[in-house]
Amino acid sequence: LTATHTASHTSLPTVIPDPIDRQFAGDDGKKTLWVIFVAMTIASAAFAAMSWRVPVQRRLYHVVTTLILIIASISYFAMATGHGVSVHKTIVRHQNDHVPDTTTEVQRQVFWARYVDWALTTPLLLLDLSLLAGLNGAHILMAVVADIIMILTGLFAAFGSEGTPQKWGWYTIACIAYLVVIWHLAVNGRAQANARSQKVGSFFLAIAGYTLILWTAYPIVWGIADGSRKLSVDAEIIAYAVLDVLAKPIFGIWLLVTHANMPETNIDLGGFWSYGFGGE
Ligand code: RET
Repeated sequence: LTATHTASHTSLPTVIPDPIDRQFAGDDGKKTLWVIFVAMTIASAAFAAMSWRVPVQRRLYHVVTTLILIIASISYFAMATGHGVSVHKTIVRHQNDHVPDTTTEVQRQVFWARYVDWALTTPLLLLDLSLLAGLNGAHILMAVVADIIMILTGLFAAFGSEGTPQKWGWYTIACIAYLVVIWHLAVNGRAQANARSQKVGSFFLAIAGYTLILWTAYPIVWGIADGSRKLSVDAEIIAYAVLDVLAKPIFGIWLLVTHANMPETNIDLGGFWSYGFGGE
């Protein structure tokens, strides 16, 4: 089967009923996945090493952030070795002027390992920001639940069929959940951070603002790449790679270095974190 293009408006319907449009990763995409796997692995080791240099009482941000990088490294290993990916098939119908409708079968790789990564790492990133702001457990839980709903409905969107409300319906639900996450950070998080101290307040504003801009780029890339399929799979891999490096290791370095230099960012979780439930 060699035909990969649909009949244009002027040509006769093709004799092959379902031309197939294959959208798969090429060499650039595969290489990028390996490069980011190595980068995330090195970053995991570096963050673990950084955490040993501080007493366990002050290590919570380090533990959470190191875990984020370990999960990223594992998910990139899965994607680079060809795991964590499946081929999503959908039929696109073309209306022609003078000849019967034709269809194309679009086959596109969907890296579902990303959603497993995001379902685990975005709650941990939110936990970092929530601990910094000093949010209470109730607000942390609500933000994390909204975040998990956002990622899981995004996964459904990625496997939604063309020509049904599935794809963009799930996408809309995910975006609404994302607005709930933003609400918790921008309103509750900011108020709490300002209440802790002026220094924490302005650091939170900077790092949460950075997070907000980066995170908002994900649904935009998704819409162009996974949603509208206007971006090749390679370009999609590269776009997410850049965002992942900024949202995980760069975010982490910024948080941990500031934490080291700003005692006001310390977290007091009482006995649970450092001493055991029985008391001191
Ligand atoms: C999806 C598609 C559906 C709509 C929305 C999305 C948001 C994704 C986000 C991902 C953030 C990922 C991060 C990864 C860490 O490195 C699922 C793309 C709103 C916000 C920060």
